[in-house]
Amino acid sequence: MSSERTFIALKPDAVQRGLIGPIITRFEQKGFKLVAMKLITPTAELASKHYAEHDGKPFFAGLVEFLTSGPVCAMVWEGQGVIAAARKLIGVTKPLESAPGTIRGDFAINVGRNIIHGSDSTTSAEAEIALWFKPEEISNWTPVANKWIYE
Ligand code: ABT
Ligand code: MG
Repeated sequence: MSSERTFIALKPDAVQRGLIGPIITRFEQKGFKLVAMKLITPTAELASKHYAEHDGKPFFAGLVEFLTSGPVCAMVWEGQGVIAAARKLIGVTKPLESAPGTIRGDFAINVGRNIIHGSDSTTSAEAEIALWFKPEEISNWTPVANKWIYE
């Protein structure tokens, strides 16, 4: 299985609630590798591009307003199967339906305050990484623990 990359964003509610550390810990403990990270308050243009698939839906304006309301912790994580695995760590869209043990299941209640975003496919991961990061903002490095994580 080859390594892949996914785009993860801790939304303004996660940043405001002091949840950056606990959430990043879950990805680190799983064995995934952090290759890019920055705090950024997105413009309406960036937020609209990010959620373009929802343009025209009743919740779109509120979603853009929410995402632009404060800093977002934008990250790229790398590892085998990381795109699907991150979605499992995150839990389903509605936090009340997310299983305990998932990030949304443990830390959130409302769908419009579900604290974290993760790319949902290879195509969206590539597009989202390119939208949020310049190539030079991504660090290529080899964790010394790799041989204890991958056989
Ligand atoms: P993201 O990872 O943020 O994209 O969430 P997820 O892929 O799990 O769910 P989708 B459907 O992409 O939701 C995007 C954001 O829109 C919010 N939302 C969604 C609503 O507020 N009402 C709705 O009825 C739906 C379907 C939830 C997501 N983010 N926030 N905040
Ligand atoms: Mg989505």
